Amino acid sequence: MIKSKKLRELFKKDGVIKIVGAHDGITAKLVELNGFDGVWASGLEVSTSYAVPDANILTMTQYLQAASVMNDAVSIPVVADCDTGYGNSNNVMFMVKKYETAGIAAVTIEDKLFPKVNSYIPGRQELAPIAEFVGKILAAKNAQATEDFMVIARVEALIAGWGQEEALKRAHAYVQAGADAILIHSKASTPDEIARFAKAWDFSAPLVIVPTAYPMISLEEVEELGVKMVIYANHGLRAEIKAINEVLSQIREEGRLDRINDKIVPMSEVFELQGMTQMKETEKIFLRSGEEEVKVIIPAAGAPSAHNQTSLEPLLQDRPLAALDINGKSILQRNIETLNKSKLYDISVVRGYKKAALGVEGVTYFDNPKHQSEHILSSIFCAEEKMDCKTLIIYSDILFENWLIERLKSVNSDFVIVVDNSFKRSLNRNKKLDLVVTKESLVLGDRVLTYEHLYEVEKIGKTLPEETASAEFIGVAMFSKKGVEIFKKVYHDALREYKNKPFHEAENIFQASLEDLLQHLIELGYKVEALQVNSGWMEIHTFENYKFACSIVR
Ligand code: SPV
Ligand code: MG
Repeated sequence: MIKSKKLRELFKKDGVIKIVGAHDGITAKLVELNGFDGVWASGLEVSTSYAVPDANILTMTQYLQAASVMNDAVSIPVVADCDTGYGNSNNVMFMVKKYETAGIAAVTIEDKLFPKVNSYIPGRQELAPIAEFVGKILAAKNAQATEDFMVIARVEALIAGWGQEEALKRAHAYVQAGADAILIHSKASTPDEIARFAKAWDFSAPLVIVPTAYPMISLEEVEELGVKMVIYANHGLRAEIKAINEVLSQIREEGRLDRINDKIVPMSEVFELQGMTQMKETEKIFLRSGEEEVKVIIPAAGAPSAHNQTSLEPLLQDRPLAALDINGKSILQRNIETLNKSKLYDISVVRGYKKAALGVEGVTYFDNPKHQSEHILSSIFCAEEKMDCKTLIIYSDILFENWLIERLKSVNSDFVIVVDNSFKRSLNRNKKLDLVVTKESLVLGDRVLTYEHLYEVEKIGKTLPEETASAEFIGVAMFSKKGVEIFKKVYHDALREYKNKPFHEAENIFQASLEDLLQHLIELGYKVEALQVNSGWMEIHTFENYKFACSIVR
């Protein structure tokens, strides 16, 4: 519904319309989020936002620009304070055209002389002759293009000290000229003056008030007086000034930022208010790179494993391995940054053990409630809803370089796993490797050139005899869009069949690892291929690994 119509509807409904002053997009949005009916694009606030007096120092264009920004930020109507109309009737006509086109629901013009001065400033509060102001209202009503747009006439007779009679005379004249409502302004420190006016008013048009000077008036009293709209004109701005001063003076005094946290909102709230969440949602649909979409799943739900990671156990009392800090950044954080370098941004992390310690932002978290009783395949499938395109699965206990991911992204295969055959030379392994037997043997040696050559995998598992194995699976696999569909189907079939019986090396499907499913795919006749790398990654399984990683990673 267009906003002028919304405002008209509010005027037709029972109850007092409550609008609040603002000066930019965010202050307007806060008005809306706090449940008010509309935004008052306040001349005082906009002037203050430029740090200039509220005395027509700014031009109409600047006020209009500010009102438009507010209007764009909200879905509630904006009532724009247009001072005296920025000139004579000619200016008023131009102004109405511009404000109405910008989607502003209503304008108020006041019967003072241009340039005006804010109503609370003592001294010069010069009223325009009634005839001149009537001319402006006629001009405004004549200039509007749509029926619902409202022109509110603001009577400043009480402000100028001309008394009730003058105020009533003016209000009647303005209604006769076509004003849609009367803003009766008062700077008395009690509501009495306004009450007197309201009691004498014939309600030929609805009344609007600005109770800044008489803040004790309650909404019930406003309603009893028959007032239709109340403007809380500048309270957001004044709160803002006070809050900013408090925080800045504390920072200046203390020379640090960590003691003001309870006085400021977190960055996440700032992003939310900007509309970042929504932008991220829509860009999923509209932001296209021409590259095939790839999603990443990192299963990180497991507790430190008793046989593999004993030497790291003391470090993993309160966090999963992926949260282990390597020179100021967790393994997970480092891996996400590496993936981002390869333009992979849709990353899902499956949490379980000590999940609160995985505080990395910019990923989607899934929880595996059964992480204690089930194994990694079950964790991977917690993120099943993400498996709708080319999918990379990366174990959370390795660190890798981004060229490895780049190479992997460039290969075309439905099921490809990354393998390394340097294990034959590495010492002190106290872990069972995920071994791989390939049809064709891998290139051996320190200096190998493998390009994108893929090797067909015959077998994969922990229990294969080491002498028959050609390489070790490093915990990185990629499935094409077609591959991932097969992967899901095969898993769901296996879920039905292997509930209570061994699934390859696992006791049952719930205890299965990714390798068990890969072996299953091979046995079902699917071609699983291996990409050979001989560097560019390391696993963190022992305290030695950890120390080494800390020594080489910046
Ligand atoms: C404004 O907010 O700019 C107003 C209301 O016009 S008052 O400051 O009360 O004049
Ligand atoms: Mg004003």
